[in-house]
Amino acid sequence: MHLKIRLKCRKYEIWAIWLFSFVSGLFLLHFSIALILINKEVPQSRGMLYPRESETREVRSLDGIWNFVRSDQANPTQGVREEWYSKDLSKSGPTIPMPVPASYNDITTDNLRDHVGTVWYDRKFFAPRSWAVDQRVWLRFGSVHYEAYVWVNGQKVVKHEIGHLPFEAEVTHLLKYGAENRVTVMCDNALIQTTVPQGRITELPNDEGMTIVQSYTFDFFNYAGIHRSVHLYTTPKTFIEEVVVTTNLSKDNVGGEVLYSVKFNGSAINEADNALYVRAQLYDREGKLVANGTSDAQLSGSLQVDNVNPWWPYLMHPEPGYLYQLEVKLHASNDELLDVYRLKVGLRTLSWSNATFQINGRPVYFRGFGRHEDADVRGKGLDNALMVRDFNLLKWIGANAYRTSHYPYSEESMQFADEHGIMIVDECPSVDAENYNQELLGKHKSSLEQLIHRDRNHPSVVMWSIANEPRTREMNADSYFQLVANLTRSLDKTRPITAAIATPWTDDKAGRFLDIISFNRYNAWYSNTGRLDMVTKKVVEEAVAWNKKYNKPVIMAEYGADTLEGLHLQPAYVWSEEFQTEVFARHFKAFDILRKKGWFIGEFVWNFADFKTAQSYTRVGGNKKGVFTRARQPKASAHLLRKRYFALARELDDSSFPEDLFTYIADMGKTENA
Ligand code: GCB
Repeated sequence: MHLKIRLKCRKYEIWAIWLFSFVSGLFLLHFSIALILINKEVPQSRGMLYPRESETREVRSLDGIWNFVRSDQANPTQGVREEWYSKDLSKSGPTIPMPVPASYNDITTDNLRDHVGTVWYDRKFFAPRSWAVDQRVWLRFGSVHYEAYVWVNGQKVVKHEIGHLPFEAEVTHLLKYGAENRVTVMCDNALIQTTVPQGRITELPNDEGMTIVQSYTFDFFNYAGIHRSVHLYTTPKTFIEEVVVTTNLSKDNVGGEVLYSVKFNGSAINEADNALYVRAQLYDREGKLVANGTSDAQLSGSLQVDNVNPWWPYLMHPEPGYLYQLEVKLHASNDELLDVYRLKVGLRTLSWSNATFQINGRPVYFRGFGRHEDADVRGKGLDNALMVRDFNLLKWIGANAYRTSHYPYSEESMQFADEHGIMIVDECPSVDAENYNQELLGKHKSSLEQLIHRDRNHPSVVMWSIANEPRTREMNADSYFQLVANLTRSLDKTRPITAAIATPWTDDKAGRFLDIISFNRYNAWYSNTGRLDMVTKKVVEEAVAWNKKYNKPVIMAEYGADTLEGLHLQPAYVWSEEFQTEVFARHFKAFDILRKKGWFIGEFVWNFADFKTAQSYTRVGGNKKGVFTRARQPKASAHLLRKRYFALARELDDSSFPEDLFTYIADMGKTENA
């Protein structure tokens, strides 16, 4: 089975590392240089509509407390060989309770945090008797990181690789209706040179003998487990499998158009006549029907909307995030209603040039953040309380965008961004890509295919980020990124492509395949540490150089400084709140110089909140570049950033200041008669 191959690869990798130390670094380098990358097709995702109830569908959550076993690190395939999935996990050994959704790493008090390799989950559930008739049943996982193998009642159902993305499989034929069933999941967190993201597994001597060690270059903790909700849902025998929506607006933004295209799954009711059709109805926020129509024979069609309420970003319009509801009804040729699916739709247009990015014909300036899905205890597990708090903070601070650094975020948060008018730069899970090889390319492309398949209908998604800090000076980086960008463009022509690049502009080979250049740089932190007088000019010079090299719009996608909340040092000194505030102010100055040039279109602070990383002597409990603490409370810099973001919104989008933006200090001779 595939797992064994992976483990062999891992062994091979370990062997290769040993060899590497005997021979020389150059040998392997030349070996990888010699590789020619071939453009192979990627597997096409199917289905995966977000599970929603309707008059034809039922949804059941399998979230809760599951049983959990960690494998012996030295024997990761034991459970597969001994077929632990064929009976309750508790019969194969002691289990512990494990919450789903959550990362498993920080739940216990022992060394589970640093476990490398496979872990097992199982739980029981009932399938109602009513589901046995004229239904199909699907088992869907929002995300299991990094690789998942799933069995139902001992039968293999689905395998999925690459975390942070959903997968599903039909289980109709495997369930016992009106009886108890068991779902078993094996999850493998190992990252190697051909996973996305990449990592290394090495065997190192410890006090007891040898142990397996996972390492990676990226700067966030490799949390693992069943990270997002698990659902069972039913569909009719013939059902709506996919809905793709694109929208247009007239030049004056008064007329709107919703183009939809539907795929069904299943045989038509009457085999002799399988001419199914779709009725599409569009409702506004108040539930009023504003457009309806019938599809063509290919199940595609368009709806015209008069006096449209376009989807606008937060603070660009008094009513941001306006969403309509699209109701899609699949009918048999005899008009019988087969299936109903509803989704939210925002009508907006995107356009971009070599200097601007526009939404609904108006130029956008991004005021945003790089973020992480990260929190105390639950790690990367979906947490609605945290998500709502984060959006409240984003709005409080006046941000209009964030990048899903460095992997796809939960579907629930994408829906929330739609509702609140927060623009998303949607990033795939490729971080620090290096040693470009054919297998990596295939998985990288697949991660983008899956991401676009999942997120293509979200109005909040305004850009695809195809990588974070890839090693773009390396040999093969140009052909690799050309292929990745080509695939992305072929899957979605309606959104521009970017990547967050840290390679110096002089050496970069990927920028020419992008529509928008994003660069990450830590002036006064990683370079010229502490030198606040070496920020503004350097930021301006670098942005100008990127623009000159590629003649494309430029965003600063990361800047910042680690800051320990409560540490105050005047004059500003690294790690203090004063220093972070001052670093920001020096960047703001640069951004204002750059904005005047006409092609600088956004600033993203690194990071929204403090987050956990692998253990390192440069990290005190994790990365502390947050404007908010990990508990989501503001540092001093948050108050400064808030003033800037609202000032930009007022200058550029004519929005007003919140009443509490400026604290009263003194009359200053202005307000006497106010
Ligand atoms: C970066 C990375 C980000 C890190 C950040 C840092 O360039 O993109 O993942 O967390 O720097 O703080 O070092």
